[in-house]
Order: sequence, then C-alpha cells, then structure tokens
Amino acid sequence: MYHSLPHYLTWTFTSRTALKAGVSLSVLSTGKAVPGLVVETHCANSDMFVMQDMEQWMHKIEQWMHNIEQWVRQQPVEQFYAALAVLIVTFAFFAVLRLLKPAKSNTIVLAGLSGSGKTVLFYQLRDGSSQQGTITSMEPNEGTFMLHSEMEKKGKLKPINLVDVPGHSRLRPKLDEFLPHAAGLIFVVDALDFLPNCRAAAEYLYDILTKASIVKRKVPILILCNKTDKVTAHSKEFIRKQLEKEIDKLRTSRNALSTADIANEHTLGVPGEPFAFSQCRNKVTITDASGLTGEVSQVEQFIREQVKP
Ligand SMILES: Nc1nc2c(ncn2[C@@H]2O[C@H](COP(=O)(O)OP(=O)(O)O)[C@@H](O)[C@H]2O)c(=O)[nH]1
Ligand SMILES: [Mg+2]
Repeated sequence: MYHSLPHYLTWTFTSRTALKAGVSLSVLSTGKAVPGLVVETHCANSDMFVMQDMEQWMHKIEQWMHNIEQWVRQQPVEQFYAALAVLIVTFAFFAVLRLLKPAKSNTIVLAGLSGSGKTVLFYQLRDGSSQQGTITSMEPNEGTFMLHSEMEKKGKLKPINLVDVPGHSRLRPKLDEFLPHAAGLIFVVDALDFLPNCRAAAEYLYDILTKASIVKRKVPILILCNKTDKVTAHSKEFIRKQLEKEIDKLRTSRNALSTADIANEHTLGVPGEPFAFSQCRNKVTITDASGLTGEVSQVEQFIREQVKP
C-alpha cells in the first residue's frame, strides 16, 4: 500500500535521501512534506524514530570527520613528524625501562646446620621422594625445577631455583653468593635433636638475620622445624621460644664487640625488649614439616608465596 508521507515521516525519509544525495539538511528540517513523495509505510513507527536518531548521529559524525580532515590539511607536515617522533621516543623509553627492570628472583635458599635435613628436603621438593643415604655434600646443591607437587597443575607456573647450602661452618660463606638474589630463605632446624644444637642453630640464624642482604631487601624467612614425623620431636612453639632466647643472649654479647666487626651487620630487635622474631624487619614465620615423609605442604606454600607464577 502506498500513502502520502505523514508529516513526521517525511523528515526521516527525506533526510536519509538527502544524506545520500548530499543535500543540506537545513533545507529539509522545516518538517514540510515534499509534495508528491510517497513511501511504503509498513515500518513500525519506533523503527522510524531509531533510524531518525541514527541518521542525525551519522550526519554529525560526518561533519566532525570533515572538520578534522580540514584541520589536518591546514597543519604543516613538520608538526606531524614532530608528534610522531615524540610518540616513538616515549614508546622506546618505556620499552627500555621495562627491559632494565630486574626480573623477580625465583631463588629460594635452604640453610641450617649439617644434619638438619636440607638435602632430603631438596629431593622431596624436586622429586616427591627423599634420596636415602645422601652423602655429605661439600658444594651447594642447586637446581631449577617445578615443585613435584605442582607437576600435575595446569597453567603457567614459574620454576623454582632451589639452593641447598651445606651447613658446615667452613662452607657458610657460600651463602653470601646466593643471598643477594634470594626471594626467600628456609632455615631448617632439626626438631628431633634440637637441644644440643640450639646454641649453634641460633648463632647461624643470628648471622643470617643480621645480614644486610637479608635486612635491606626484607627477605622472608621460614624457620622449618624438621623431622616432626618422630613423636619425640620438639614442637615449633618450643623451638621458637628457645631460639628467641638464644638470639637475645647473642645480641647482648655481640653488641659488646667492637663496632668495626659489626659494620656490615644490622642490629636485631628492639633495644631494651627481649628479642622476638616479630620484631624483625623481614617477615619471619615458623612451621613444622618432615622432609623424609613428604609432609612439606607448608614449605611449598611458602615457596609459592615468594615465587609467584
Ligand atoms: N626422621 C626424619 N629424619 C630425617 C628427616 N629429614 C632428614 N632426616 C635424616 O637426617 C639426616 C640428615 O639429612 P640431610 O638431608 O643429609 O641433612 P643436611 O645435612 O641438612 O643436608 C639423614 O639421615 C636423614 O635421613 C625427617 O624429616 N625425618
Ligand atoms: Mg646436605
């Protein structure tokens, strides 16, 4: 059916036609019907209004584009080269900055006295089994691998660089090679044979806690009370208290040393207060585990907190 165009439809129809034909809208916006124009009116009225809106917008956009084009044509070419150069330099600056930013370390250091169970723990974390009868290592045991427990996990996980530093006092300076880029340190304590070794363990831990490479970078430390598969093993709370007590004593005696000897060290705890691990600038946590039987979930959790995927 064909009808004469109703008043409000005329505008829509004519404006669309005008857009195509390049006729100025101002002529048509009078709202007067163009004589003799007919149109199919089977469209719903709401559709017509939407079209009307869209066409208004299209027209506006076209005008903006045209204005921009005009403006661009008026600008000298040099200005564009200058703008392009600024863009490229900015992009290059951020790219270099990104390259120079040191990658987050994935090194976790295992430290502790000889016999505390570091090597067994190393293999437990890597292979999911302890290598029985390990010979006393004289060199740090180092490896980059995915934690055994994460082998099945899908998605991208970052491999861990685990270093097992022998606890023998002559080999301890080796620790300084790894600490500057350690993401975390696990201090293994023998919870079974703890009391006879308490003083020695506290001394070693004191040395670590006062190292500039630990304090300045706030390297998180996990004190691992190992061998808790045995019923006679001491509790982690007992071990924490004993170590704090021993470190408190060491603090007094070591502070009496000449300042030259402790030039590279940082003082520990709060003066006038008994020492507690909570006073350390870096985070010190304590947990129990058994490297031999594979109860190492807390250790794995600590590692993953420091080495994010
Ligand atoms: N019961 C028990 N024994 C352990 C555990 N971890 C290590 N050991 C034993 O402790 C001894 C020393 O272990 P090792 O890993 O060589 O200690 P490292 O000197 O710190 O490397 C070995 O005889 C291990 O079998 C544990 O979780 N439970
Ligand atoms: Mg070992």
